[in-house]
Amino acid sequence: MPKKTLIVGACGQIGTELTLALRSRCGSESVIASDIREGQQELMRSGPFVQLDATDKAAIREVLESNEISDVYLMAAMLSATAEKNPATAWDLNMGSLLNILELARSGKFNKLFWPSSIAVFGPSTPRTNTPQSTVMEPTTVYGISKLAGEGWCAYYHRKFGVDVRSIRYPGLISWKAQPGGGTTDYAVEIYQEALSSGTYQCFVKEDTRLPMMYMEDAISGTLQLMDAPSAGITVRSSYNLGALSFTPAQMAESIRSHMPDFRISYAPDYRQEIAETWPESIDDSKAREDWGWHPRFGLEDITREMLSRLRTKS
Ligand code: AKB
Repeated sequence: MPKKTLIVGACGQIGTELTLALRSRCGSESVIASDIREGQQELMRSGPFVQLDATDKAAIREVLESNEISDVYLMAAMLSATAEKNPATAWDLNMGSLLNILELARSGKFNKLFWPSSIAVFGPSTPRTNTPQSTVMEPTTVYGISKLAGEGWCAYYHRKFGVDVRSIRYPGLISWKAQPGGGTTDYAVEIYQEALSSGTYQCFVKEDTRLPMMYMEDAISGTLQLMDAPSAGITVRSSYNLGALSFTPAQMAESIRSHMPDFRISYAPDYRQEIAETWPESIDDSKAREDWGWHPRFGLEDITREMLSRLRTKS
């Protein structure tokens, strides 16, 4: 029986590209996409889709049992900005879905789990530059609190029950295929979309807000690399720091202006500024590099070139 994969939350920003990458690697039929609602056409046409609520344990169990799933990627989550507006719902979704899936893993319903964490696990008391893998963690957002608690649960299920769970603390992710959904770092995608549609962008964080970022292609390769790594070499079972590069909105604007000299940016910081200020500026990812060979490929100029040309041909 060939190995099958289930992606829960397949229609989001990461889920969409992860599903497409896994399908081109392992064959369409062996990767089942699921989400609470249907996603974009390319994803829906590329292979099987099951409508699934990430918090519905019985429904997930049914899909696992009837498809002999070996690997699960649990990508469903409410991100930082939206979660601040719906704290209780965010907690229920982010924690409920993880605890259900960890229980299903413990009872042997599948073999390997990927669960995304975030730089949001860090807070204002964390060293902001080159943030270490293990350090002070006092997140101030609901999203960050849920991700930090989730990391603890992952490490616990691994230690106590031997669950093979793997995780990455994603920075802000920049991609053109699927929209980001309610994060603080969404400006790093919107800036390219607005540059092309109107030639201007009003940014909701200040010009000198420096955050860790990554191009989606790097994030997907890192995720697959971690999932491919031999279990014995994975020394972090909470979640790995993963860095690529850090920049400010002003630097992004400058990079866009090298292709579109008339592009204009203005700044109107809102509640997301406060969130951004509690997150690291840059990340020490030496553990991921040592343990499973992580190395990012895309710099800011590569990202700008790719984003502008991909978004142009998409529209
Ligand atoms: C967010 O901004 O909430 C996410 C994240 C950094 O996890 N993109």
